[in-house]
Amino acid sequence: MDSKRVLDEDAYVRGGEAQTAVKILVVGHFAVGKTTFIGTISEIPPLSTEEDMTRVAEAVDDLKGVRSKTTTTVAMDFGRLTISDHVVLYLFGTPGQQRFIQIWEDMARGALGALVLVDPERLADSFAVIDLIEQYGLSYAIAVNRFDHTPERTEAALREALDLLPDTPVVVMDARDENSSAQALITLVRYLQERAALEHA
Ligand SMILES: Nc1nc2c(ncn2[C@@H]2O[C@H](COP(=O)(O)OP(=O)(O)O)[C@@H](O)[C@H]2O)c(=O)[nH]1
Ligand SMILES: [Mg+2]
Repeated sequence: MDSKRVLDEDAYVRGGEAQTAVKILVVGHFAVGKTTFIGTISEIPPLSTEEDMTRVAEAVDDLKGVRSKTTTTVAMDFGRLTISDHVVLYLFGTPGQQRFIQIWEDMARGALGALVLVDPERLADSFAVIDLIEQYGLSYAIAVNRFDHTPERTEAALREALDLLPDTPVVVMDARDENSSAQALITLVRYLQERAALEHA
């Protein structure tokens, strides 16, 4: 057999090991850092559908308090992260704007859980996103994306503001930092595993 061909196939099937593909949503309101996060963490070049913000989008998206941002995601981001020999996470970044509700319907199907990105300066903007996630019955963890100069908030204050259940994980991260972003995902996956273990107990 042609050895080059074997090598190429190996690159795709990873030695033929059985792997579990886990679909995870990365959600959050406009400009919270979803595209940044998936770009930081993905082991494949992330797919992203960004588009120059049009006047129409500007009228719809709430730009108050948003840092310099000239593109908006119209559909989604997609990335992949292998976390063990057997588990591969497929990450779907999904916009929080209500006008994308149809995308949510499709994205939520088959998802094991969600990482909800939260900007501590714009907590109220996360309410609608958390409502949607709960409506779809998805388990989630909160990843607080700390932007520069944001004052530190206690976890207790944050939990109260977002009205979280006591067992919902909260992790502070920087979406531009690989280790910190990985830590947030691992927190979510551990939580999902614990919940699955409880369900099957
Ligand atoms: N300072 C800082 N900027 C960030 C961080 N995460 C994202 N950004 C910036 O915030 C803006 C919005 O992020 P983006 O990933 O496009 O948000 P999305 O709309 O949720 O996909 C971009 O200009 C990012 O470079 C962060 O942790 N710290
Ligand atoms: Mg985006």
